[in-house]
Amino acid sequence: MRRLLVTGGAGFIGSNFVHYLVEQTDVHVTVLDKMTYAASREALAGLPPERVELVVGDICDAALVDELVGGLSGEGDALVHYAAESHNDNSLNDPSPFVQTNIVGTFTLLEAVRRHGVRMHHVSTDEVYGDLELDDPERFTEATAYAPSSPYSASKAGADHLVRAWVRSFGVAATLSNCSNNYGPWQHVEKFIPRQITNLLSGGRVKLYGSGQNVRDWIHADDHSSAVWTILEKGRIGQTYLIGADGEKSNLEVVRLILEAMGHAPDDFDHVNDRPGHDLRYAIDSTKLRTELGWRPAYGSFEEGLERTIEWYRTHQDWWAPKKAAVEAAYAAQGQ
Ligand code: NAD
Ligand code: TDX
Repeated sequence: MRRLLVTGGAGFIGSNFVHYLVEQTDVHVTVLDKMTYAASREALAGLPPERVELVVGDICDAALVDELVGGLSGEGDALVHYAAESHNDNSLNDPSPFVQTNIVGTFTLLEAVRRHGVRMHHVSTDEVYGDLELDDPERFTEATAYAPSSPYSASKAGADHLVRAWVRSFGVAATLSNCSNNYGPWQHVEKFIPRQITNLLSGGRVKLYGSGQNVRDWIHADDHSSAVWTILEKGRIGQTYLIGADGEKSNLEVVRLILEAMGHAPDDFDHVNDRPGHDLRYAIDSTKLRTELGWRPAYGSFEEGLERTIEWYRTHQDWWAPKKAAVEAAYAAQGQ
C-alpha cells in the first residue's frame, strides 16, 4: 500500500487532509504531530486504525524524522508537510517557536528526504508575498516576489526558500503550494471565523480588527486538500502552485455574513485594536493549478461553505468550548 507521512496532521488543515485521504484514496497515512495547543486528537478520532497512525513527535527531532522518512521507500510514497506554528497574532507576541518549527523543522525534514530520496510536498501560504493594495488589478501569482510582513509569514518564506534551494542544489523531489485563507471544521478558535462564530454561540460579541477593510481570499479546507492531492498526483517536481478559490471578501463583509446567518443585527460587533503590521489584502490567481493540473474547487460559494461551518461549530461545542476562555483572555489582554 502507498504510504504518506503527513506532518501537522492533527491540526486544522492537516486533519482535514487526512480525512480527505481516507475518504478519497487508498493510501496509508502516518501523522507526525507534536500535539501543540493547536492540535486535536478528536479531529482524527474514528478514522480506521489500519489506515491512519498517529506518531506524537517534533519535526525538529532529526532521529525520529530520519526513521519515519526512511520508512517511505515505496513507489508513490511521500512526505506532505503541514506542521507549523500558524497564527500571526501569536508570532507577534513570541516569534521563537515560529523560527524553530517553521524554519528549523522544515530544514530537518529536507535533510531526511535528501538522505532517503523521498518525494516531498511543502504546504505554504500566500502571506509570503506580503500584501496588495485594495484596488491592485494584479493578484498573487507564482512569479510574485516574496515580501513577508510578520514573523509568521517571514518564517514560512524562509521555509519555502529552503525547499527551493534543496530542489535546485541537491535534486530533492519536492513541490510547493501557497494557499489562501482556509476555513472549515476543526479550525482553532483563535482564528478569525471560528472566533466570531463561537463568540456568538457563547453569548459574546464579534471582534473586528481596525476598520475591517482588510481583504482575505477564502477557500474551504476540503478544496485545499483536493488541490494538494492533485499536486501530489500530477504536479511537476520543483514547481510552486498557488491555491485559491476566488473567495475575496473584506473582514467587514465576513462579519456581516456571520451575523446575518446567526440571526444578529448587521452592526452587532465591536471594533477592537488593529493588529500591528496588518496585511491589507491577499488575493490568489490560481490559473496555473487550474490549467496545468485541471484542479477546480468543489464549493460553489463562500456563503455555502460558511453556513456549513457555522453549523459544524454549533454541533461541536464540546470540542471548542474548553479552549475558548484561555484564547479570549489572551486577546483581552491585548485589547482585542
Ligand atoms: P494549525 O496551527 O491548526 O496546525 C498546525 C499543526 O502542526 C498542529 O497540529 C501542531 O501540533 C503541529 N505542529 C506544530 N509544531 C510542530 C512541530 N514542531 N512538530 C510537529 N508538529 C507540529 O495550522 P493550520 O491552519 O492547519 O495550517 C497548516 C499548514 O497550512 C501550515 O503550514 C500553514 O502555514 C499552512 N497554511 C495555513 C492556512 C490557513 O488559512 N490556516 C493557509 C495557507 C497555508
Ligand atoms: O478576532 C479577529 N478579528 C479580526 O478582524 C481575528 C482573530 C482576526 N481578524 C482579522 C485579521 C485578518 O485580517 O481577520 C483576518 C484573518 O485573521 P486570521 O484568522 O488570524 O488569519 P490571517 O492572519 O489572515 O492568516 C491566516 O491565513 C493565512 C492563517 O492564520 C495563516 O496560517 C495562513 O497562512
